Amino acid sequence: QESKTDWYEDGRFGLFIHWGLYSEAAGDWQGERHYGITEWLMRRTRTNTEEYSALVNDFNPTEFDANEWIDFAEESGVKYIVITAKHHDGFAMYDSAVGQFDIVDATQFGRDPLKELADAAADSEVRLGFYYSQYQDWTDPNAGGNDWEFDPDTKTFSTYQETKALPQIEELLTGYGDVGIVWFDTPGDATPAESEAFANWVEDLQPATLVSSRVGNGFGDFLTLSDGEMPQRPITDIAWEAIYTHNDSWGYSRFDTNFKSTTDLLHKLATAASLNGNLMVNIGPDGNGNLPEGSAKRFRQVGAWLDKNGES
Ligand code: JFZ
Repeated sequence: QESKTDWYEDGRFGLFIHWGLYSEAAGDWQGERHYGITEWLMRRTRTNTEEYSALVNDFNPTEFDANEWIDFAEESGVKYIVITAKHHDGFAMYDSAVGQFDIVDATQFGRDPLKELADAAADSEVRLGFYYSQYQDWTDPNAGGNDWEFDPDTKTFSTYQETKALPQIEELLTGYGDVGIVWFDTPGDATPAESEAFANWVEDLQPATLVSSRVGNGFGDFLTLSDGEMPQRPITDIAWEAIYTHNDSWGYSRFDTNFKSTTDLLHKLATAASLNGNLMVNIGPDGNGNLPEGSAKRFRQVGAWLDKNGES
């Protein structure tokens, strides 16, 4: 029987990409090193919106090349990509009409990398999906996550959901061709009705698009395990994925080259597949738009092995 997760389950191997303003900071904040989850820099340092936003003055990833990234994905043997359209810091990596805090309106770069990727992916075998932080948005006074600048008692999540999150999801599902996945994350205190509203919104706009279980409250089309978790036995009742980042951070870190070996990645892929699931591994491009070589070369080695020994 056909189901909308068929392509996803057949694909087995995905590429996760965390790329945003935090990539420019690269784990470095005012001379202080922050190891691990560099995409959490704003929260870890309790920096306010105005100060954090100054990163837009430096973020100018002129070396970004969408065709190169899609070629890289194909060489690595992945069948889909999930890239951060908006992470918890609230910065949109595409041309959003909701406010000015996006890569086109706020940086000298002025290009829409997600549009360029969508166009390049459309000419390839790789499906494109978007990560969207639907609950945490540290720059929005009504969203979850930022309690150092915005008083939780005065927040109205529905305002954030209706005026920012849902409109931005609509932009992503109407301006970027076929979207394979909307990868929601960290549902926080979202109510079942709020989670359902996100899932329904995606379904209304693109019925074939898959929604990750991290939309919350039991909604979603496939199950994402905890970061770095591999199940002990097969899971056969639902499509699922194990997710790992390649080093110790999702966003780019200047200090972290602790990349999992090619063998380790292949082993994890084989293990996930043997348990009837997918593996998605993350790479963190830097603030100039380059893929860190120590990471990229191992992905390519995985692809070379699959090419030689795998069925694809
Ligand atoms: C979340 C994000 O906060 C993080 O920045 C990154 O994007 C990652 C992929 O997802 O972090 C999580 C979310 C869920 C778990 C762990 C980290 N979990 O369920 O164990």
